[in-house]
Order: sequence, then structure tokens, then C-alpha cells
Amino acid sequence: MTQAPTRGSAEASPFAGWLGGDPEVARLLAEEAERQSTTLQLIASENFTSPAVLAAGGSVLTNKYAEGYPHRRYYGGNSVIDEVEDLARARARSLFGAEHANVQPHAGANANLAAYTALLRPGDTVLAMRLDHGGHLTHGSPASITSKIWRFVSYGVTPASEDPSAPGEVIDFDQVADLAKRESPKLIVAGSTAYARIIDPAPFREIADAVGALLMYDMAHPAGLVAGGAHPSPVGVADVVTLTTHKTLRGPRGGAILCGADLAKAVDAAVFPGLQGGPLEHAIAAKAVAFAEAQTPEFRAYAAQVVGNCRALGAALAEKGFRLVSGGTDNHMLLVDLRSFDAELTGKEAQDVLDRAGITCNRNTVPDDPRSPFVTSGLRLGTAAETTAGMGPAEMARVAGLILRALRGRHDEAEVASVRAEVRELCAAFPPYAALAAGPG
Ligand code: DSN
Repeated sequence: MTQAPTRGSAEASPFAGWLGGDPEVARLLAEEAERQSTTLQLIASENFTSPAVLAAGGSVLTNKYAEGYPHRRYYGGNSVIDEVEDLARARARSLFGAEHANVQPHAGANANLAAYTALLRPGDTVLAMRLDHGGHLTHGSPASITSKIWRFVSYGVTPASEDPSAPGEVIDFDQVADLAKRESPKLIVAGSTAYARIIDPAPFREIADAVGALLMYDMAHPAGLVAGGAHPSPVGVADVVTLTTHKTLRGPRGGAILCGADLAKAVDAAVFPGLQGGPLEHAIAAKAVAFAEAQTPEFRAYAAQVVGNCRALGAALAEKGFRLVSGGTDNHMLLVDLRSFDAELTGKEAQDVLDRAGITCNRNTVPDDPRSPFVTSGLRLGTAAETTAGMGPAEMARVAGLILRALRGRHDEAEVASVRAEVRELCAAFPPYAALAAGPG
């Protein structure tokens, strides 16, 4: 008697057609596809790429070595690859209105490291955002190589205030200006990894000009919001702009750098041969697909909806007693300070119970968090992925209710299981990869 395929078996896997010879990997891919389809994806740095991006990323281009740049390679056989990378560069330039684009960085961290390498000498001073106020590891964290090569000085956000019309916890531009004057940095970095407000490049430019510093804008998080017109563009304002392609931009995992023609040579040399070897041309093709997708009217509507959904989620959570860092959001993410809801509840415990309830997010420090980055007092929530799946403000209100129930009922397994069941039902109505389940055809 033939047994019906069970969940996660090679036979049941939509990937079995592609991975027939490797049932173990086929099973794991199927399980991850199921996890992504049946749980809520609220990690602010994640998204669901289009099937076209997936196809380009899983293509024969992975076979090719192409050290160098288009028409200046160190290996033969790159005529097609040159066209791929030229296309990706042209699309990135056109999407963001940049004079030059380097699409080879394997990730945002590599893009930042390459930008520093292009602009600085070892030991130079850089002014960037504090990690515990929302900056990124590559903005000079003691744990990052960046802090060992360059001297970082950090600015932060203003203190929280009780006044609802001016809640604080926004970038302290007085502090940025004072530190810039005192420390004479060679470079100022704007941008963050956990900050829910628009980061206007203009005041940073003014401060940089006043002290003769260069300006780098790390738009890893809002790149898709910039592309879709929901946030002001730093291109042409900052000297160098770094980005990731997989967050709000909805492309493959990877990074890119934009700059003026004057810095093109230095930036290219910093990426290769400075820091990387052979470029990942399959990822570059997938980036090209994503850059084209981000230039459509649908993507503009998407970018606006991501912000609208985030505001709806924030408003619903605030109504339920959760304090939002800076009082709300202008982008795709929210920072929730859990102490207002329950002083005993840590970010770590909240992340764990939400995971069990099928709500995927990450714990995060809040400004001046008394708890360690491993424990934290906050949660970071994002709306980029579930907006791609088609959810709107009504679903966001429902998600806020599910978060409340899971956190309040965290010691009651039946309640957590009941939330899990409702999450599964909600996700079933918004499948991110309905087409994928049909298999390779
Ligand atoms: N890990 C990314 C994020 O989640 O924001 C940044 O590197």
C-alpha cells in the first residue's frame, strides 16, 4: 500500500521536481516554504521576493567566475555575464537617479565596509549612530572590524518625553552638530537598523559641509521606500549611499553602493579587489529583476502601503498599552518598548512566545535599554513582508490583537495554541507563494 506523502516528505515537496536527487534538501526547502506561508513574517529586514527574483537567483549564473567588472574581467567566457551586470548597474542607476552603481557587494555589511575603505584611511574618525540607539554593527560597534580600523564616535537620539506632541527619541541633531565640530570626523554616517522615523539626509549634509566631512547614507532598511517615493532620497545629497536589496526593496539578499562619477573608481576598487573576490552573478541578475520591479507604479503603491500598514499596526498596539519608541513610525518598522505593557516581560521572552504563536519578529534594544542586547526590553516589528503578501490595515489591527493575546497569555499553552491556529488561518488567506506550490510544471 502506498502511504500518502506526509508534510515535509520529499514526495510532498513542491521542490521535489527541482531537487529530486536530494530529498533531504527538498524536504528542508518545503518546510521553510511552509513556515514562511503559515506564520506571520514581521521581521523588519525581511520580505517575500517575486518568483522572478527567485528564478534569477537560482540560475546557471551561479556557475560563472567573473572577477573584475563588465568588459574588464580576469576570466574568459563573460560576454553574457557582462550584459547581466551592465543591466543591473543601469537599472540601479535609473531607479535611484545615481551616476554610478556598484552591484557586487554580497551584503549590506560588505557595502558599508567597502564605502569606508573607499573614503577613509585607517585611523580616520567617523561619526555614526550608536548601536543601542538604532545604529548598525558596521557603524562602529566594538564587536565589528569597522571599530578596529577606524575611530568611531557615536551620536544618539533625544531622551523620551511624556509630551505626546513631542515624544522624543529622534535623532539628536544638536548632538550630531556638536560632535562633528568637536571631533572633526572625516566621514559622517546617516542611517540605522532600528529607527522608526524618516532620516532626512538634508540636515546631515549641512552638518557635514560645516565641518568639511564626507557624508555616507546607509539606506539598507528604507531603500524600497526611497525607490517607491515614500521617503526622501539621499542620492545626490550624500557622497556615497549604501543599501541592501532584500529588505523593503524586495530583491535577493545582497548589497549595492551608489555614488557620483567622481567616486566610482575608488568605490569599485574597494569592493573588488579590495574586499571581495568573484561577484555572485546569479544574485546580481536577481538584483536586476528587483530593480526593474521597484520602478513600477505597483511598487510605488506597495511602498506607501508598507508605511500605512506600519502606522495601522502601531496605532493598534498603542491602543492596547504598548509604548512605541518615538511615539510611532514613518517607515516600515516599529520599536515596541515592552516595559509599558509588563515590566517583567523581556524582548527575549516575548520573541520566544510569539515564535510559538507563529508570529516571527526579533527582540531589540530600546534607547538606553537597561537589559543586554541578548535580552532587551523591546521588540522590532516590520510590515514589508506581509504587505507584499497582500495584508492591509484591517489585518494589521488583527495582528496587534494576536500579539496582545500571545503576550498576555504567555504562560497558558492553550491560549498560545489558539493564537497559533488563528495566525495559520490569517496566513492562509494571504499566501506569499501560491504559485510555487504548483511545482516546476
Ligand atoms: N540584520 C539586519 C537587520 O535585521 O536590520 C541588519 O544587518
